[in-house]
Order: sequence, then C-alpha cells, then structure tokens
Amino acid sequence: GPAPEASDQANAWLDGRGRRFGHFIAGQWTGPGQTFASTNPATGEKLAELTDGSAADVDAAVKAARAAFKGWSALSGYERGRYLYAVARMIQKHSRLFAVLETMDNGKPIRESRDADIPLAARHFYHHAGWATHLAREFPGHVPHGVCGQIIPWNFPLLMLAWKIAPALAAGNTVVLKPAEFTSLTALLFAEICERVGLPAGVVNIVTGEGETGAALVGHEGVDKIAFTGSTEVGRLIRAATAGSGKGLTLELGGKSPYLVFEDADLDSAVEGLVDAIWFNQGQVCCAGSRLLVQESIEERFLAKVRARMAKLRVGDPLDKSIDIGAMVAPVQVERVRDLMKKGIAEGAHVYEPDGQLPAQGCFLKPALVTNVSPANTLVAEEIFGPVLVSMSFRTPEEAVALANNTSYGLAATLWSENVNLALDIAPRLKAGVIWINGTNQFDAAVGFGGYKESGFGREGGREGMAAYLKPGWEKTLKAEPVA
Ligand code: TXE
Repeated sequence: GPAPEASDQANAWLDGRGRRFGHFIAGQWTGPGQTFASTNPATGEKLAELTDGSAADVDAAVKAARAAFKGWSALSGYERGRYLYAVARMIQKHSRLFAVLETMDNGKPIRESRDADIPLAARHFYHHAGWATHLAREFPGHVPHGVCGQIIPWNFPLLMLAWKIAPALAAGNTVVLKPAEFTSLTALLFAEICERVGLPAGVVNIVTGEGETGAALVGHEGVDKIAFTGSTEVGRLIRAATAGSGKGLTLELGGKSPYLVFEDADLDSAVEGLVDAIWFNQGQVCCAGSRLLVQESIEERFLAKVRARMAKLRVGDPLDKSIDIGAMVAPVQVERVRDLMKKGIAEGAHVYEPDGQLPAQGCFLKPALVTNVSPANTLVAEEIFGPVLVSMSFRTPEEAVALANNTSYGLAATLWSENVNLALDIAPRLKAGVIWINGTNQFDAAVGFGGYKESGFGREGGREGMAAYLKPGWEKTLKAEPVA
C-alpha cells in the first residue's frame, strides 16, 4: 500500500508557502493576484492557489529577462555552466520532494516521477552545463537569441521545464517560462532552486497562468524566441501569431506513433515494450506508441498476450509504489478520452478493458485495447492522449510501412523484429523524428527529439537542440574559453 507519509514533505513545502503562490520575476516572489486552484487529480484535493498571470505580469517578467540578458550572456560559458551544474545537483538533492510533488500535482505513478521525470530533468541540466563551455568552439559566429518565451504542457512538468530552460541558459539566453495551469508546482519549486544557487535575478522568470497568459507571452514584443510544447491546435495559433514577427520558433506537438510488431519479433519483450509505450504516464505522452500494427500471422497470439498483461496492470493511488497506472491529469482530459471512445465505438470499434474496479473517485481510466477499426476510425486517426491502444494488422512489410505513415503526425515510431536486415530496411522509411528498434521510450539529453508534419518542427536535446537557442551573429556575446 501507499506509504502514508509519502506526501508529508510536499505538504510541508506547500504549507510553508501558505499554499498561495505569486510569480517568480526578477528574482523576487510577487504577491498572489487573481488566483485559480491547482488540484490533485487522484483525490480532488486542492493543493494550492496559483496566480493567473496578467499581461502586466508577463510584461514585468519579459523586462526582467531583458535586463538580465546583458550580464548573463557576457559570462563565459564556464561560468554559466557552473550555475547549471549547481541547479542539476540541487534537483538531485531534492529529488524526493520533486517526485512526490510531481505525482500529487499530475497524478503520475510515483515510480515514474522518481525513476524517470526527476532524474532525466537533472540529467538535462548536467548535459547542458557541459555544452555551455563548448559553444564558442562548436558554434563560432553564433549568439543567443536574447529573451526566450517558453510554454510547456502538463504531462512531464519538470522534465519539459528542463528541456526548455537548460539549453536556453547554456547558450546565454534568459527566459520567461509559463508552466501548464494543471501542473505548476514543480516549476515553482524550481524557482526556489534558482534562488538558492544564486542564479542572477531575471535569468529565469516563472509566470503561472492559463492559455491567455501564454498568448500574452507569445505576443510580447520583447520576446526573441518562442519554444512551445503542447497541442497541435495551440501550436497552429502560435505559429500564426509569430509569423512575420522575426521571433524564433520551435514547436513540439502531438503524435499518433506506430508500434510495429513483425512475426519474427521477441513477442514477450514486445509486450513489455508496449506497456511502456502506451501505458506510461496513463498514455499522456506525445510520443506514445498508441497505434499497434501487428503482422497478421501472429496477431491473435500477440493480442492474447497483451490482454493477459493488461489484466495485471494496477490502476490506483499514484503515491503507491506498486501502481502501474495513476490518475489522468484533470477531469477535462478524462472527459476528452471518454468522448473519443464513444465516437470510435459508434464507428464500429471493439474495446477490451480488464475486469476490476477503479477507485471510487479521482481521474482514473482503465487501460483499453481497441480492435476492429479501419484507418478512418476516430480512435485511429486522432491523438487520444489517454491509456487507449488501437490495434490493426498488416500482411507484408510494405503494408506495414504504408499503415505506419498513414497519419498526419510524425513524432516517433517503434519496430520489433529479430531480423536486423528487415529492421534496418524499414526504419528509414518511417516518417518520424525518433525511431526505436526492439525497445521504446529511450530518451537521452544528447539526442535530438522532435517531429515532422503536424508533430511540429525543431529538435530538443543534442546538437540540434542547442542550435535552436543560438542564431548567427557577431555581437561579442559568446566569450571564447580560456585555453587550459
Ligand atoms: O493543451 P494546450 P491541453 C494534446 C493532447 C491533449 C490536448 C489538449 O492531445 O489531450 O493536447 O491538452 C498553453 N497561447 N497535448 O488543452 O492547451 C497552456 O496554458 C499560448 C499534447 O491542455 O496546448 C499550456 O501551458 N499558450 C502535448 C500549454 O499551452 C497557450 C501535451 C499546453 O496546453 C494557449 C499537452 C495560447 N493560445 C497536450 N492556449 C504534447 N505534445 O506532449 C493554451 N496554452
């Protein structure tokens, strides 16, 4: 069962802050203004009151970031790297608090926040601390953009913050970040860490709020580059809003990633991979392997294994270490998934869900396997962003490639086969930014992540991710490192 004290530390931190938060601007906490509630989706309990950032708040944050830019970008990469190392170490030092807070705020299993979200966030700062010292040599004739406006989603709150802030700071930019309205708490704890490591005031500014706050940031004249992760719909709005403005832009949007299983695959490993691909974080993952494509000759056998595995998945209290599937982030997302399911079923889909009761309250959904669908079925065509796997079959590798690419998205793809020639023939023909073979959900700060088509453009992580935070220029901002 759940450790009853698991949430004590997080509650103590929230109580210490009076559970009412302002923004973090110019190294100071503003008083709370007009607020909205942030709740724990597993219990419905209100965790905190967050300030709904106004245009004036955004303006103050952008001005603070602008004022800090000159000094920050004039530091040597070595000096900036030292701050990033200090941030990374602080995330590790407080990893338990971060993990519990993330799980209470988002609903994800504590095992995932503890073993994936928080360590990967620290890793991103370590990685980019290293980059800071290499920029003058690796990107000669490049300078930072200036002030970066960063808008992130609720599915990996601290990790998405790290993906945005670490490279921006390494390159010498300053930032205004708006976390998602459902999950701002770890961003606010992160602001405390910036204070503790003595990061110069204004280098990182956190403004909480909803879509309108994000739109104010996108539209602000003082912002030089926008980085957004979220829905394709909002991505389109942002692209239109920034067109012709001269602002840099990267978009990381939705997905409907194929998960191909060929007849010679190691089926048991492919099933375990599938659990990770679609039920990690309740399926609220942009690169979720949500479209299973399985070769016809093994379809029945493979689906029987999948159903048997689904029956063993435990859904419930995300603070319980033995839980596989926690709570969806908010009631609105539960409704969204249910509506899509209704539509898909009306169009002919069959749905398997394991027996067993869900917790009486909270945003819980059972894992679902959807079969008997054509490519036009809503559940096949649309991103569901929930614990719902759709399955279709193919006869030949040619058909597999055609089905896999039959989507308006292009973020990730996974394929399983013991035949290395087949795998290496298929992989480059899949139109996706990230391809995994005989494995899935492997993330590394050193590797660029991003998509094609309606999944957006630009890469985060690796050399390409670093390049996105620089532009050609000759202002003397990237100082050469002293030769050791
Ligand atoms: O996303 P939004 P929502 C998909 C997923 C999900 C659906 C809806 O399918 O079910 O989107 O989620 C901010 N200008 N993904 O509505 O609105 C918002 O405050 C500027 C996939 O929650 O895109 C939040 O900080 N910003 C995705 C962020 O955008 C605006 C992750 C994302 O929220 C804005 C999330 C505006 N006009 C959802 N409107 C992924 N790729 O991982 C909202 N925001």
